[in-house]
Amino acid sequence: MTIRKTADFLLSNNDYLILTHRRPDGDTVGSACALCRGLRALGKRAQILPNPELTPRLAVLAEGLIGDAETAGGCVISVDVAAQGLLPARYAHLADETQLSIDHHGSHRAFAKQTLVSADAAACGEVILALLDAMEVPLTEAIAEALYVALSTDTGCFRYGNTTGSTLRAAARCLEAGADTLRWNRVLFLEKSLPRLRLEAYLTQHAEFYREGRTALCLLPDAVLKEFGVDEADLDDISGFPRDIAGVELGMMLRTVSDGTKISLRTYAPWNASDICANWGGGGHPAAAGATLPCSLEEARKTVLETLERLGAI
Ligand SMILES: [Mn+2]
Repeated sequence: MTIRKTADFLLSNNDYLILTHRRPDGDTVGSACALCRGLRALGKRAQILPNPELTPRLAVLAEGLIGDAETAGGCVISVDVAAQGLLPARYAHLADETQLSIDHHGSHRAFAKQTLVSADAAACGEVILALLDAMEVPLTEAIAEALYVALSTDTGCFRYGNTTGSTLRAAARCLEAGADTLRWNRVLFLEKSLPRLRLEAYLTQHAEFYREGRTALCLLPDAVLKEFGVDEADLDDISGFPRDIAGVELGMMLRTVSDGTKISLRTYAPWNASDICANWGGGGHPAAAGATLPCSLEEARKTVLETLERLGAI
């Protein structure tokens, strides 16, 4: 689908349900909120389906936008969801009913009836802004705020290589439309809780290094999270931690999740994180990707190291 065709599709229906992905980040939540508000501004019914893992920090954006999953009907749209397996478990049955999937993951595995994937966009929020423009929805302060959260989240506050001129122009428009950028930069990027800092100290001490420090691997055992009193919000972008160590080109974080072990990979060129994660059934972007293995942390570590050895990455 093109932006124009997608905009026409959105204009042609009247009742929308918006889906976000598992472990929702600022991009999926911000995109959903901006789209929901934009559709409502056009006089349509729109609501976001409640995501059980939504953190309080992002929940403020979605106030008044979250609908009741049980009674809801309407046209289902997903935002920033790269594959049907990334929908929250309770909405697995909605994958087949999704009419439109709006995304920016190059590795997107189509599951919806119609798909708009802009792999050049740094954030799904950038695609949403283009759609709102195409539908001539004015950029209100609330929409701008949601989009700023989306854009800044996926670019690490406009520092990552995926940031383009178009991303910065979109962010400038959000700022001019009244988004409180300082507040969000503080909440999302500047502040760190004490449990988070203690966790970072632990990770620093226990990181495994390979290839003279160019590959780094960190494990995040549940027991450690409990010990430091770390909650979900404290873990925001923790996946980037190993790659942020000077000299590291390929940084990996392994963490226990309900269905096994989540692998998060962050890379610098020439390594392609999405291609590497495809070895474990995952995907994402060239510099940031993930996969989930249905096994314990220790077993996942072994599997990951075997693959990396085969690829010459350790
Ligand atoms: Mn995204």
